[in-house]
Amino acid sequence: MKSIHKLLVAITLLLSVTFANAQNKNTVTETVKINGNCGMCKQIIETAAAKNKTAKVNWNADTKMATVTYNPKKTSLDQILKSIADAGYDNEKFTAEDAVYEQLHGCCQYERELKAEPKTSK
Ligand SMILES: [Cu+2]
Repeated sequence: MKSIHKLLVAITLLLSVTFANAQNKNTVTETVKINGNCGMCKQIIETAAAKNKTAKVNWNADTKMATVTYNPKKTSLDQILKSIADAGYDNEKFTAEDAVYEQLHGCCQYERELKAEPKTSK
């Protein structure tokens, strides 16, 4: 059993390296900050980005940082981050509509530190 397990691990590693190489040809990877709280946020963020089929986002709930991999000929970081903001998540470039943010699950209503300071009334 043990050797089979090792073999499987080796195959998986090999495949993921091959996949990464194939992806690298036409894609760029950038790291951006996206606000959020939990695993549910992760799912929403990554699904929002995947709508745009040319992008892959991997968001880390601990660091609030996401690696965004995409093909610049097919999409742009702006486009991807816009769709994430549309799903309710503030990020480096775009902020979510308040109404969308309020629709998020209670545990997902993150601290909106990236949103511009509300103008103070005079
Ligand atoms: Cu959440």
